[in-house]
Amino acid sequence: MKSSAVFALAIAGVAYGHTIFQKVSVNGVDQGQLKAVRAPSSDYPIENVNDADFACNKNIQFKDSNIINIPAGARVGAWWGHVIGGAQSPNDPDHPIAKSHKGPTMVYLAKVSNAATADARGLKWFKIAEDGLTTSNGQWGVDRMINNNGWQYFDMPSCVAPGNYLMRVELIALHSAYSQGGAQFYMECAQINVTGGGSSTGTDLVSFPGAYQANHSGITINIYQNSVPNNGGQPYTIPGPPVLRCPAGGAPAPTSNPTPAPTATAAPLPSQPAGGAALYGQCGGTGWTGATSCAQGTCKVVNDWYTRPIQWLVLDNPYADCGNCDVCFRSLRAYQDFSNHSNHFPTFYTDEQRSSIPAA
Ligand SMILES: [Cu+2]
Repeated sequence: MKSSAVFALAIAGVAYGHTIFQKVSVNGVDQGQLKAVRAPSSDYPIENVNDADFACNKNIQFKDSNIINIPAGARVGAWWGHVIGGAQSPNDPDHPIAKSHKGPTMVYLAKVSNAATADARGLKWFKIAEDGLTTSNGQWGVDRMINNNGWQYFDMPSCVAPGNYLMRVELIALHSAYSQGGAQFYMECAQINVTGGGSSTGTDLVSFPGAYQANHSGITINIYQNSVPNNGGQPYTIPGPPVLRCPAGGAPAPTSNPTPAPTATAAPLPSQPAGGAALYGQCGGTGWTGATSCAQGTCKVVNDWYTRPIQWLVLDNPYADCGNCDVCFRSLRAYQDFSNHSNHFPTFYTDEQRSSIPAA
């Protein structure tokens, strides 16, 4: 159970299970690593929905002048890897992304005159695909991407007009989204040219930043019920505009009065209600100027666990992960074994499971 590599990770305290979109496939044909994809070398997420580089990410280190041809109606794949190139180490458990990073996947397009040179800021985007939570089995878009070895598949709508676009592929990790600002947004953009198709350059156009609100019910949300990350079996509302709908036959999509996508009824989690921070909300930490008391539960320092590795700890909330901040906890309900800590999302056991495993 304790390899030296795992032990080293545990001592280091935190290794991150982030991800980067870095490769495209078209009708099953792999277009090549980093070809026509604008990518940073960092796999860190953006957590501020108002970040100026929310469209296509920041500190872009990889960018070529290729443009990938994608026929309208094609089956397209977007490949995610833990770091540039894929796995960070042999049998990397966080490749293509840490399994804790449950959430939706999405794809947007923005019409540009030249995809190789277009500035990612200031564009108008429309959504062409999304994959959220299947309530019947608790599977998220991210789970399906992991099950496809990092490939997120979608169809290029048949009615998209030919021409150049930036294709924005996005994934939201919701494991820490129970307090506002905790959702992790991962995105990169590919340079594409749509061939064939219809005459639609999109409906329900949005800007990035601007399209998402931090308190949206799909962005500030506690997806855990009884320690299971299935949103309690309730529908999950994917943020952003509705997906472009093409009429049968590939004709242009209607541009007036589009039918809005059905919206779920989950209410946003208030981050700072009167009388203290909300359950799982922030209640302290470096630089924190908000509430320091809790409306429910008690205020405790999350980072405590990282200072005492390789031992059993009783945790109040197994999903809290906010670095140095303090969080309102409700109850004692899980155990963490740092000797088996392979990413920043620890392994949890019930009392019964724990009793069958020798303590480190
Ligand atoms: Cu991560």
